[in-house]
Amino acid sequence: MTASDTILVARDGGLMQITLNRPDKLNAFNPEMHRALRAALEQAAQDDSVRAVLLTGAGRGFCAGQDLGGRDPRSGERADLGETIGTFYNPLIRLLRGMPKPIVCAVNGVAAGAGASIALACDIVLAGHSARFIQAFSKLGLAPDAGGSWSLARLVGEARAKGLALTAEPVDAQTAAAWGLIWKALPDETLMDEAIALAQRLAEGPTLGLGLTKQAIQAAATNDMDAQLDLEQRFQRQAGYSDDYAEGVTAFLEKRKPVFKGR
Ligand code: T3D
Repeated sequence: MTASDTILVARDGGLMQITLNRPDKLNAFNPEMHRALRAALEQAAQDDSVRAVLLTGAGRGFCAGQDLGGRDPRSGERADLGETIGTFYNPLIRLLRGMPKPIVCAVNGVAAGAGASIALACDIVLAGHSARFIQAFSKLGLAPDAGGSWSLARLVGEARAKGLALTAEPVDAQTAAAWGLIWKALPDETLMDEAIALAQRLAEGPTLGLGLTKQAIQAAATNDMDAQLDLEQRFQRQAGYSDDYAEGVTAFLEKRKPVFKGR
């Protein structure tokens, strides 16, 4: 389904599963993988038949961030990292956060550097017990990127965010869940089944309402209460005119399960 084998894309009903696929490099990002992932996510955003996305990694890792093979200073060159951030990582994070449908991330192993930031930009993060989240940047002399400093500070607070980012100490999945960095830690053996079941459930949900829910919670990070009340009024008006709301209420009154169409 894609022109590049650096990611795998599979469709099952309303669910699009995207798998980062450079397992011998722990799914580290090179430009080809960036372009392929962006194309798949843009398709997911634009295609109304896609109602949820599941992002995961092939092999034993989720993603080790930037491919450092292309960053060898011994070549005598120093890359403009701001260029990569502007060209690839920032648009990627904006795509994930702006996607008008839920994104589940199944962290199947290590998530390091920008790989951790990308996981944290997804809406619901599940991690296998063997997964670790590593703010690897400080080991290289870099600062967090791909939205990592924003997500970390908001999810776990300044003390833990600074501790993690300054030391690059790994956080295991269970600690990550206990700290509120992610939604749940699960046994490795059941991670993918549970992630698929959750993503499928969301794909059969009221897509417009779920998209507005995601946007509202994201906006709350920077809005004051007054602005958020206005936003909620706008969003509820929009949701209230949807077919899915009509179906939700009808199903409740008829004492049956709703069948949402995503509109
Ligand atoms: O444009 C820009 O450059 C700016 C953007 C920056 C964003 C960033 O993400 S900077 C941070 C980059 N990532 C890292 O610093 C993580 C580097 N990797 C590691 O520290 C370790 O590999 C891990 C802690 C993630 C996992 O360790 P371990 O022991 O489980 O695996 P390993 O043996 O180190 O790695 C397995 C293979 O993957 C290995 O290849 P080999 O020796 O079997 O041929 C290793 O070189 C490769 N690999 C892992 N991470 C990367 C990588 N290859 C290229 N780039 C990587 N980031």
